[in-house]
Amino acid sequence: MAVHLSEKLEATYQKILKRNPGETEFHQAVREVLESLGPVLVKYPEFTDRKIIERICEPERQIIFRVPWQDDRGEDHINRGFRVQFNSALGPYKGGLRFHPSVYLGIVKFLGFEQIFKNALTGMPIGGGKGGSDFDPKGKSDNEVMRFCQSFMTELWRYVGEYTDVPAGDIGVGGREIGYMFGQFKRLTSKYEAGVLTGKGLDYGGSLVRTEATGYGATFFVDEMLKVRKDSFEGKKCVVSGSGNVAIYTVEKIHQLGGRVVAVSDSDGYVVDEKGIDVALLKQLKEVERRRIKDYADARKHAHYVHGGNIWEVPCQVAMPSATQNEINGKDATTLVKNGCIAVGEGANMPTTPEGIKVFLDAKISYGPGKAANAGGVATSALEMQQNATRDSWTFEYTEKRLGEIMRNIHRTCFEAAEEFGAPGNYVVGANTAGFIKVAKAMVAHGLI
Ligand code: NDP
Ligand code: 2IT
Repeated sequence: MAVHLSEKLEATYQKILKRNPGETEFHQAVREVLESLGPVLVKYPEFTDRKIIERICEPERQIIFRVPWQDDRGEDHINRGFRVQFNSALGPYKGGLRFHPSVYLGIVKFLGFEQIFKNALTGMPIGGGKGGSDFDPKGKSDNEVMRFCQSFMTELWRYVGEYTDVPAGDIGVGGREIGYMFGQFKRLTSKYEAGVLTGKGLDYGGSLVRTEATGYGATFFVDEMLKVRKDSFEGKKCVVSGSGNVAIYTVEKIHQLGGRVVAVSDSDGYVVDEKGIDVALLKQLKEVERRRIKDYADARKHAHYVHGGNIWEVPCQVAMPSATQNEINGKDATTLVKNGCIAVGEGANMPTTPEGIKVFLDAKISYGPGKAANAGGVATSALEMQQNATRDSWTFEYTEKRLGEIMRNIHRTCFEAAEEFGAPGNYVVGANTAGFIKVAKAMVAHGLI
């Protein structure tokens, strides 16, 4: 099933498997990048000479720590915290924190690895990193979340900073959690260092558009892919998985561009609303009340809820997976294509399995991989850092315009790189080659470090 690697790349990959046992998501992310790199190594022999692949697959630093905290009943709990500082060739480590019970080193490393290339594609001066914990915020009180975040930062503060490593949100980490972590960082360091975290509240150094950025950016990216096909979102039936930060603002922007999102989900099931998902209701349920997607169908009688089930069976022309890794397998991809899907834009990180990707590429539909399509979130984080560094704050309109320009640039960069490396229309090859070359050139320039 997998694409053939050259003998040398296959040997490198085998070494990586052996050195990182059991980290299946990390293996998957590395394999996908290596499969794109054959022609790059022919054009740039210095990358092989300087062992760039071996070096780029080994994080610069990995921090694993204990996070003790107490629940509202006075019971003690111990979680595990992670920060993987993967690559700083282009700037301080940058990438989100994920709080979800499934988090372990293999997930943090796959996310950190992809972040290196994503961040390179944004054109902003940011390296790649990722972190998180196996803490499950679901069903926890505000005070429990606060105590956990304070304990997490009580270890993490030593390793982060405006010029070293700048975390942000990801699954399970939004404005509330960033606020508690920022407060604890400030308390521990006695410094008001706004640039240490992004995704901050607007009252204390956050940027307008950061909340919307990943969903808006992914939709802009798909809009660009549709333009290449001389098409647009106008009148398109769309499905967006998830109902968190990325999903909500993907739905909002698709509607602004004339499309209609008919289904969203959470880990329990999905809801279908043929009239188009009501974004105001979605925000109220998920952002304000922190309820489940089932409650959407209770509030909108014409909508229906499917418990369990598979959201990819809902027919659509555009699919935007925005929940989690490996949520579209080969069978799901085949169903989507059969039902007339012409474009897939990944708001989530690595939501499609290698088998699924092959189905999309073989069918020649427009497929925008996460490291390109969802880069608008981290790009706007970099705009937040820029505003913090100059103690400035920009308008919504200006910031969204910058985001739009960045997404169009990323699309063009990927499109052109795919042509250059002999795979026209293949955004996987485009994103992997363009992102890799930028980081690799900087690593060569910095010498053997
Ligand atoms: P949120 O925590 O706000 O929302 C996550 C959504 O995905 C929820 O609806 C959640 O459902 C669902 N979900 C999470 N884990 C699973 C799972 N294992 N199985 C099924 N459903 C799941 O996170 P975000 O919206 O921020 O993140 C979504 C995706 O986008 C992730 O892949 C993230 O890495 C990626 N991303 C996020 C960026 C950001 O700026 N936030 C930037 C770029 C990418 P439930 O409530 O039931 O758990
Ligand atoms: O996957 C991602 O790009 C994010 N979770 C956002 C990272 C960031 O630093 O804004």
